[in-house]
Amino acid sequence: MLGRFGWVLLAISVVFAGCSGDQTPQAGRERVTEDTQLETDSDPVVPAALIPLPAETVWGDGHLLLPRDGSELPREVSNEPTDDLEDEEYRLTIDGDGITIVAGGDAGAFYAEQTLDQLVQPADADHPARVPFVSIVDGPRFAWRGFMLDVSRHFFDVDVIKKHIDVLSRYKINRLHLHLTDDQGWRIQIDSWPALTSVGASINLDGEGPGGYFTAQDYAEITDHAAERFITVVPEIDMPGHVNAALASYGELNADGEPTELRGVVPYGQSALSIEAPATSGFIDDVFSEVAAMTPGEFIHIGGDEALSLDQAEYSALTRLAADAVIANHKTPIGWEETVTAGAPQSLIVQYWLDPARAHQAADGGNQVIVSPAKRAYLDMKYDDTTPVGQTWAGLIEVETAYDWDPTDEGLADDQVLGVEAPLWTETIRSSTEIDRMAYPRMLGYAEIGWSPKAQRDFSDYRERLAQHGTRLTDLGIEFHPSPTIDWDQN
Ligand code: TNX
Repeated sequence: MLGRFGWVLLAISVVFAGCSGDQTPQAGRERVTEDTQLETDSDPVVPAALIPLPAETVWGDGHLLLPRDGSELPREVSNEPTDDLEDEEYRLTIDGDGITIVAGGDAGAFYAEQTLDQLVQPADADHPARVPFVSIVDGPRFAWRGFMLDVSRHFFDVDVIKKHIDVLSRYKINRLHLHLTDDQGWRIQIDSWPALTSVGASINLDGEGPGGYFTAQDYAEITDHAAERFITVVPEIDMPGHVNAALASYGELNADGEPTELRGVVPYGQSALSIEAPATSGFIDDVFSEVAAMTPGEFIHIGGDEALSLDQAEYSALTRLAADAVIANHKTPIGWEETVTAGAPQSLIVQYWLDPARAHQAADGGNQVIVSPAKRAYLDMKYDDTTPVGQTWAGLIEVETAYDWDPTDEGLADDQVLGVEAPLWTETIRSSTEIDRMAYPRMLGYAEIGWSPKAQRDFSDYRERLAQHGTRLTDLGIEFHPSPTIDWDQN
């Protein structure tokens, strides 16, 4: 067997990246030259089950064998800004000379490593651990590839969030939208309005404690962990509707000056901020200035959905106060599709979830659109009628339904779509295991919709690749839903 391996002796320069974001040539860079012996074979290559599919992949003939001493394969990495590669783009070449990565920036270099990780074939009875010869040129179709978790209806702690950051970043997801406030609970510490958490975070949807919230320190731990994996955290403070936790925490936010009752079950659309209450505009300014100060990312989500108890004038005025507060704090506001009716500024990013006409209204008005159609992308929908938790109002979403659609299906042009996001609402989700089962494997499909060229996506091909990600998800600590529609590979 050994005789079939070619031996290559070469000197490899490994160029390590300096501090992330540092674009000064030479600064913070270290050059290491080693003599390395690379072992190869010329076995035919079986295409690896990559998710998301790269933009261009050309398989070679043969493999590079992993060093038997367990050391890493040396690679030549360059992530200097280049003329032809954007920050998230990269080229990855594996051949008899070794591994070469050229990336437009640190994010691209990180994504190249994720692809490389999926290319590694573990040792089996027939061959040692190895990576196939391949040449990949890759970059995302859409800038926004997101996952949303509702931590208001049921609270989930920092460790749960970090686990999903770890897993999703491997699939090149780059946005984590946290739905931090809703009727049932206010889950982010605001120093100038402390009762929002001392009162407003004390229950979950079942109406009982302990509830929970993120301190400023917890939130920093999340944003740091995410940034190290090139994920931007997008905090959502939902208003003017979905605010009972705030109304229960402070009487002065109500027209009659009396706090509401903190309750787990609140009919949709019935709570709202009051334009008449004198405290309202100061509250909005204080909250967004604190959230902006805590948030390293560019975006703040202002909610704006289902404020059914307000008339249009009240809704528009309150929504504009929120959008303006975000802009005053040098962030970009995002709102659910209803905000398109508020006369909000052009810089507002609109998140489509229900009514395609609103997505068109936003795009026609020049607002960028994040596509999250409930009937395709709502992770709280059941897979089939045996799924123990979840809802059905937008339909059943099996793995195929989750995958086999496109953000342009409703007639938006590619350049009107900022990207795709899948929300996991947690009215019925109470445990970390339930998050795992609802989010995976469907999130892998959304990751591919957001990243891979439309022309290359095909469900029957995806289905076979996905089958090989079950053990990978298990190894990452994810209790995914083993959908019976996939022939899961048991290795
Ligand atoms: C609609 S989507 C909502 C949420 C619910 C979800 C349940 C949106 C902007 N509003 O408040 O949790 O449906 O599926």
